[in-house]
Amino acid sequence: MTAAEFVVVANRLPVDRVVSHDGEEIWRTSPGGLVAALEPVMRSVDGAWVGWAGQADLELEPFVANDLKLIPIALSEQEVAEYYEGFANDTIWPLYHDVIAPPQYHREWWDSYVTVNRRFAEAAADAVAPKGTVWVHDYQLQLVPEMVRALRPDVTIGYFHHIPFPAHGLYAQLPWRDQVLRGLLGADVIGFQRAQDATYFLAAVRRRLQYGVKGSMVDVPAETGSRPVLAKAFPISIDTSPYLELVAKPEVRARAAEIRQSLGNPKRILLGVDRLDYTKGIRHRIKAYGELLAEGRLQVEDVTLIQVASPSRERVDAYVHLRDEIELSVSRINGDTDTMGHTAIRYLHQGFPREEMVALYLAADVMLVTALRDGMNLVAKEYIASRADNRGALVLSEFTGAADELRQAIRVNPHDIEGLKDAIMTAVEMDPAEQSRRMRSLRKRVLEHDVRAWSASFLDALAAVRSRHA
Ligand code: GDG
Repeated sequence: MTAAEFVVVANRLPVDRVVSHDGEEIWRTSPGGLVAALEPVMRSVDGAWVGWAGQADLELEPFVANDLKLIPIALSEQEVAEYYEGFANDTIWPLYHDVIAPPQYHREWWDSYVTVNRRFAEAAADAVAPKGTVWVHDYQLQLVPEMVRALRPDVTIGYFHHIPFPAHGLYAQLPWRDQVLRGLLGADVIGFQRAQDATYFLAAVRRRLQYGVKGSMVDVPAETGSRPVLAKAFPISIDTSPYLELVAKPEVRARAAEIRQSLGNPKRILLGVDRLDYTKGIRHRIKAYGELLAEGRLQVEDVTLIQVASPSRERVDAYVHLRDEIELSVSRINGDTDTMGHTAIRYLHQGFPREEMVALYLAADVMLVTALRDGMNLVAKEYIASRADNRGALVLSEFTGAADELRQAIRVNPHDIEGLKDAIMTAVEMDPAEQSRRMRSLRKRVLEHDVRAWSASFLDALAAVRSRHA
């Protein structure tokens, strides 16, 4: 494969391996926002994508799928357990989400993280053209920027952090805190979701490494004086076009009506859509809703909560426990309140095609996003993009990145169960004129700041750094 001008490095490749019933292997592009965001860039320049194919012990040569150049990274069963499920998802993920679950610190997990990050970095360094650009994504690969720079000082390096960055009091727990900061500072531009994340990162750099920090710029000591690194918020968004197209389809609208019908046509449908993850505040939401029913402020004949909890990280202990807890409370509430014709919570531990998700967004009068901590939360933006009818109300946790932008949502602190109950009642009772006033303003924001605007602003910042180097 020829060297690429622009190389994306992410834990996962943007394709899924599907084996058809006659044994034929096909690669289907996964519908994530990142692929859509980068597609125009990948097509306009010579682009390649480095990532894991999602299956252990799968050794694959670089290949092209749907016009994308893909460079697969192989991970052994043990590396999946230690680098991915271990260090990424059971150390960094809970620590960076404010220790909602206790982070596990294991030296062998760290060793595996270093080894795997080096493998990604070497693949990127091999793939990128002279003076090309490498864009690294997310917390699984925090050491890659520094490693790529050591191998290829000629290239421009960007890093985007999709999850929160914690306050120093928490970050300081990490036994490898200095190594991780140095790893990230290998980039020219480090993008975060919220201004607060960038502030916490810069404070950690100042306190731990004593590097000079001025505004959003860090002076990183280098062989020739110092190297400027920009650390700043670039809030991510969604590709709005598939949502706009789907809501215009009569069959999707008919499906939304059918969903309402099949739930006994309640007056109000509340909806939660999340990966089944302890950061998403699913338990808090269910508790608040259960209390509203128990207190008689809501009646099961009038409201139903649909909770889609798509399966996630099922081999990590904290996720196994969370699932048990949620399923216990759902069945308790349903057992206490259901009638033959009406259910309190329609709980779906399944993933659905996007068409069905949009039908659900259209069927829902109230969208509940009650995360305890969330980098951005794209579900909130997808709901807004889908409400071309300017109806519906969004209850949104102030601990999401989305809360910085979506000012017309009903803001909640999900830890405050009484406040959450009042917010749900405000949403349930909101009149159509007020819904429409708020939704128009929310839609304006999401449609103007879509994922293409996001990638363009990040890449502009990267180009500005590059031109300073030149
Ligand atoms: C991380 C950060 C940040 C979920 N279930 C189904 C399904 N989904 C889709 C949603 C949405 C995506 O998955 C989830 O994105 P979120 O942003 O809500 O959350 P994370 O997965 O935690 O993502 C987050 C994001 O990165 C981007 O930077 O916003 O803060 O944690 O698109 O729709 N999609 C389909 N079926 C499902 O059952 N089709």
